[in-house]
Amino acid sequence: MTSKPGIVFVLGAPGSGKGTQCEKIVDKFGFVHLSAGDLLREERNTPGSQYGALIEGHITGGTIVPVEITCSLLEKAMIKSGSSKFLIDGFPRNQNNLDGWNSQMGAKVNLLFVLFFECPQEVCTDRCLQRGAAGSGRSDDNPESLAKRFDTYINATMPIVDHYRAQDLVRTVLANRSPDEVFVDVCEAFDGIKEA
Ligand code: UP5
Ligand code: MG
Repeated sequence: MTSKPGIVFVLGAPGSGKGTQCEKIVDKFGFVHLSAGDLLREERNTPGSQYGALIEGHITGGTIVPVEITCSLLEKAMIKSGSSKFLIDGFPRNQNNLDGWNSQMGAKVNLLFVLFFECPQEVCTDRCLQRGAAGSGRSDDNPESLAKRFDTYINATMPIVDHYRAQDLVRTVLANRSPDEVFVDVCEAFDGIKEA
């Protein structure tokens, strides 16, 4: 019998640095990085996808795609990679995500912990606006979408962080510092996880 893959959920506000830090974790600890947002954008861009318009509506509106779509993209990517350890970045973001994941994937994986990036809203917003101004091409790096993304983050995602906090599964890192400084604390959060 093979053991279940270990996963780390990576949560934090839009622009808190989830993707940036995940790349560093991949290099040091050999996890495979799966960004739910990236997978959704890829699906949206796939010609003929039946979900393209629906996904784009949620992304620009800062709301959350139904879990069946996101969860199946994540599971497909996990199977395709064949790895035994995954960073799941930007998911689960609401109760629907959490319930759907638990019923489809809960028994198939081993949740190691939740890495949570804490960062003030103004800092996160500035980062995303700068990224947009530098030509990110992301349809949600604009003030209107960012306000909605934050609204969803506070009202729908923070309760999920609190849910895991109550189970003592959350490791919090202050993200309002340089990427390298943040990564020092990220490494501490991965204490006990073997380096790649
Ligand atoms: N940057 C990063 N770290 C920095 C630092 N320490 N100091 C200074 N600058 C720093 O970073 C953002 C920007 O800041 C970059 O320019 C970076 O260089 C700089 P990044 O690492 O990309 O931050 P991240 O937290 O990943 O920000 P992102 O914008 O990706 O966060 P979101 O959570 O908003 O985006 P995501 O792609 O996860 O989701 C987008 C949308 O998809 C959601 O709003 C939702 O509509 C949909 N979605 C779902 O519906 N379901 C899901 O499960 C997931 C997404
Ligand atoms: Mg990201």
